[in-house]
Amino acid sequence: MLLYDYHPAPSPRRVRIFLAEKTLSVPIRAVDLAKREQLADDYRAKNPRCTVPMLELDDGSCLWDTLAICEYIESLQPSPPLFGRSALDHARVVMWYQRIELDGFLATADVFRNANPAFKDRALFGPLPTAQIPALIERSRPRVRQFYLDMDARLAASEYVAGDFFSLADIQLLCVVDFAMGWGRMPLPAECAALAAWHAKVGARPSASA
Ligand SMILES: N[C@@H](CCC(=O)N[C@@H](CS)C(=O)NCC(=O)O)C(=O)O
Repeated sequence: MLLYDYHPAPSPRRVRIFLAEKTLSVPIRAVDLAKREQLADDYRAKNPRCTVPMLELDDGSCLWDTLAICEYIESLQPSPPLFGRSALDHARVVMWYQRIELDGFLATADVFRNANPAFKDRALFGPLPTAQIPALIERSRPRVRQFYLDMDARLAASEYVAGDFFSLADIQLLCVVDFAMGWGRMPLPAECAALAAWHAKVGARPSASA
């Protein structure tokens, strides 16, 4: 197996943390997004969406979606469980993962990619050039704030995102919150005490630096 990675980006970090929690080590090949290596013909032939992470399997086939990659690794090595222990746990992990993707990751990406001059013609990832729309920056900031408030409410009621167990949903939230606070420059609101406490706890796990 070979993991294609760009270290500063939030999406491949989710897979690196997932592997670290499993104490698995997979060879890594860097794809420099700043140099647009994801658009090179050889990479595009493997991954038509031109994104990282991508996991290339020994038979040459490729998985190019974080959730699919993590599902596959979980099936190869179920311990420790990162999708919970039951079918219902699993469904809840995926449900929260997708909610964080749609409400947090995509809203933050809108703020970041429509504001940053480095993304002038790359406001959306993928092979097609896409122009920035500055109005999306101000439309998406309140979405990120609401996302923070929603996650705070959840973590005031639940020890971890999907229940009383650490899971991929926590890895997802950690990476998206760090993306929003760092690249998106949107600090946590002062009233989000439960989210801040959860963030300190999960961010202190050794895997967080993977
Ligand atoms: N649905 C994909 C999205 C991955 C994604 O958004 N990757 C970003 C980095 S965080 C990327 O590769 N961007 C390429 C670009 O900006 O051209 C997944 O979950 O893995």
